[in-house]
Amino acid sequence: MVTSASATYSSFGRSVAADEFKVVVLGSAGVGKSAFTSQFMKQQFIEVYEPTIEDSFKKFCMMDGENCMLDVLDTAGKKEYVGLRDKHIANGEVFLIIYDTTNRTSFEEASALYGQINRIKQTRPSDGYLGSVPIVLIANKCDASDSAVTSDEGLGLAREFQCPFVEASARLDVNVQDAFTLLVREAKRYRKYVQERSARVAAEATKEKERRALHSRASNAGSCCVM
Ligand SMILES: Nc1nc2c(ncn2[C@@H]2O[C@H](COP(=O)(O)OP(=O)(O)OP(=O)(O)O)[C@@H](O)[C@H]2O)c(=O)[nH]1
Ligand SMILES: [Mg+2]
Repeated sequence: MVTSASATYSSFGRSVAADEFKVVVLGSAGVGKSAFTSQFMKQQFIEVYEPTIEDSFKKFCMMDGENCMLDVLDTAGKKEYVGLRDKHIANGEVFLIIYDTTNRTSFEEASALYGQINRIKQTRPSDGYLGSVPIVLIANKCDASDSAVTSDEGLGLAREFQCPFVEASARLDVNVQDAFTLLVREAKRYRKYVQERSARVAAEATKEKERRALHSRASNAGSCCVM
């Protein structure tokens, strides 16, 4: 299942200069962050589990008909290596939160990661969906038969996060590419929101400056002495 809470993004079939997106892959230990990243980057599945400390990759790709450069940081999930997580989140722009469908604890820990992102990015709930940090929630290992989290639970969590939800398998290469496509759409939606908000703030500041100038001219004229 791949669902998107975002409005449809249209590229109008144009191809423009490459745009870079800093992606951070988050999730508990062993959920498949490295396997998912490797499947996207190199079309290779990692069978043997080796805990990551941190790894980064770059990939030039075409998403929705537009060029982009994805700078992907595969982070650590193991408790002893997560010390740099705050820094990684602060430096990141868009986030994949991955849980393992066979591991209920990893699903529960996804909420803590969401909270951590919002704390560091200082998101205001009043900004609503348009102002929410770009995130895609991934339920990985959907090929496994011993699922411990239902699709509805995953979907419910994505609604809470106001983000797209993807059921995926890094092993079988199911919905891996789609997850990154949704992530770039979310990133573009958020960039547009930030641009529009900055333009609004600048316009209000200009208006306020003009109002003050007018007020000061009026009071100067009032204190003028005509001989
Ligand atoms: N069945 C199944 N196994 C998977 C899938 N993705 C990853 N795995 C396996 O899960 C184990 C852990 O995968 P990793 O990608 O190393 O997990 P990780 O999240 O990077 O772990 P840390 O680096 O310690 O945080 C490996 O043995 C993978 O082969 C999947 O989609 N299906
Ligand atoms: Mg890893």
